[in-house]
Amino acid sequence: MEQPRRVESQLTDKGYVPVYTTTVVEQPWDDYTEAEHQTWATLFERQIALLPGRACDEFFDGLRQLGMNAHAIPRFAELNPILKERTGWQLIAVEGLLPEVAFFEHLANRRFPVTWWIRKPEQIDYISEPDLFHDLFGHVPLLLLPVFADYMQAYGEGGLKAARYGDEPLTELTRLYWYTVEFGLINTPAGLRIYGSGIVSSKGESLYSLESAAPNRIGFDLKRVMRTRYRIDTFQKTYFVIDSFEQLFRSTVDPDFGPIYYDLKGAPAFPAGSVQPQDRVFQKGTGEGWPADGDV
Ligand code: HBI
Ligand code: FE
Repeated sequence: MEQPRRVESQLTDKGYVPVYTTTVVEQPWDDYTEAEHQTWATLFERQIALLPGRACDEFFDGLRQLGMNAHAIPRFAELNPILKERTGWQLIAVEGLLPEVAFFEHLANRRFPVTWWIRKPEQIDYISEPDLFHDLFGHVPLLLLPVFADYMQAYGEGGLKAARYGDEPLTELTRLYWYTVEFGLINTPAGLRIYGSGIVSSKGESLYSLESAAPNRIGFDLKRVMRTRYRIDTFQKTYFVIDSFEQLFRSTVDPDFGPIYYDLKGAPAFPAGSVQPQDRVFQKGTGEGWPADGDV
């Protein structure tokens, strides 16, 4: 393992682009400052106040089992035995975004990469790249749910396959991750609930994804999702709603991805905010407040 070093985003003609590195480090827990523990506390308390009645029960179950709290940034070394025992997952500390194949390789082996550094106080409300709060609070609680733990591993294995098939399959599989793991909603008897990590770790999107009239909310369908473009710089224009985590898991396992990529080959992608004739629509969004600079 190498010494951690904060890798800064680089300013290019495409804006700030994260530096991709595969380095695995030791979480430098003793080096976190009081201010950094405070940033964790602020974010944690804010989301805990907001998420009851909005996030799914399985998320809270995971959070409770892990014993995460506002008091201090959790130590990965204390979470790992709990994960190991329940679902066999392990956290590894990384510098930030990994190249896709390296990322898939970890997931396929039940290792979840967690960014070791936390955002700066001025980034409390928005940060464009994953930090410790997003990765740990957003992703890790559901890794204690066996069916979701299995889905994540299957996704990693699917990713390794997709990377061998080519760019189009890889793009399609990335959309699946985006619209489920990052920005998924689930239909429950009590109503729609959040399970996506990009939502649970964001105050603004926790409210927007469930309560705004602007976005579409559409029933999950694997091929539909794999054809849908997405935005990384605004709240989502469409959220896909699963009926159960079992449905999600079956989507990666029952139909092998090979035939799906074959079916999708050359099929035009759907714009992020479109509603298609075959969609099961929970809500057709008003589109209010969406950027006017065309769809993606
Ligand atoms: N790396 N650390 C990290 N975390 C991610 O969520 C991540 C990544 N690399 C690639 C990636 N996500 C996306 O390409 C996913 O669609 C797979
Ligand atoms: Fe994420």
